Amino acid sequence: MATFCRSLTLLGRPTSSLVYRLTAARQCSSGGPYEYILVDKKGENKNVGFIQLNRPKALNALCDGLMKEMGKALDDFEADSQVGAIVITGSDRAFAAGADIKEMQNRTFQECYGGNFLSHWNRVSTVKKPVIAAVNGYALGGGCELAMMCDIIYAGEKAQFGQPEILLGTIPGAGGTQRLTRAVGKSLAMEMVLTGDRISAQEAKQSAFELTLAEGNRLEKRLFHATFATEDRKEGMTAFVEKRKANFQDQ
Ligand code: CO8
Repeated sequence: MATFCRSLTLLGRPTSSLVYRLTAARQCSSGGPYEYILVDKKGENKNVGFIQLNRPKALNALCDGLMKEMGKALDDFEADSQVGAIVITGSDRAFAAGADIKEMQNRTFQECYGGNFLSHWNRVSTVKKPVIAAVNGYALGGGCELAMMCDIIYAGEKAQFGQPEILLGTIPGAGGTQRLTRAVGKSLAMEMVLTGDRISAQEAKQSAFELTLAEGNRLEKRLFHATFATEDRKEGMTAFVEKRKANFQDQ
């Protein structure tokens, strides 16, 4: 299971060489039978599983198809005895700008709750091999949550972490409220979740917390689903898609 203390240690260490390494890795990535990700094995002994999110036009927004493909790639790497560790990365501009808002826009509370919407996202945190997030650019909402599900986060100089769901009338739903608290401390985590403000890798602070996540995550998922029963959640996502400011009515 992913631990945040380890993630934290590295979250505060952006490296300029990382940007070079990411660029180099991207250049030699090969495609494979995937639409939304590039999957490869790297290193002299091909023992590093490499997954690159590949929806550049949508800033690597995490649509359902992408997350299903990632689950399949992780299953394959976990079963592959040649692979010792896995790297998940995006582009210089975006690790991932969150769950796909256009996919969520018209969902109802009943669909989310009854269908256990996005429950398969947790796969990253259950992989038995070490998973490293190599982050540059936007890591927002579900993108920030995806990075925090990994065991270690390497952040480039352009990395920006944030949980901007509040600006869409919803809340984090994939562990953000729980893992961010452990990663940067309660005060900064609450500020980020309540304002939607982003922080750079340098601003991320290390925390001493390491508590059981299961209960908090279960509660968070239900509260996330519950926001789909509100008018403001619908308005927030519709406003994003229509490229206008949301007109929230507190209902
Ligand atoms: N979903 C869908 N499309 C997106 C997303 C997204 N999250 N982010 C960006 N895009 C698309 C834009 O719509 C745009 O597409 P188009 O050109 O077709 O209009 C394209 O990517 C480029 O985006 P912008 O033009 O907006 O680029 P900017 O450089 O102006 O802005 C930002 C970049 C600041 C990243 C801006 O795109 C933004 O604010 N994006 C939304 C960020 C956000 O709110 N993320 C949170 C989403 S909600 C979430 O993640 C909940 C997770 C819950 C998981 C639950 C599991 C159970």
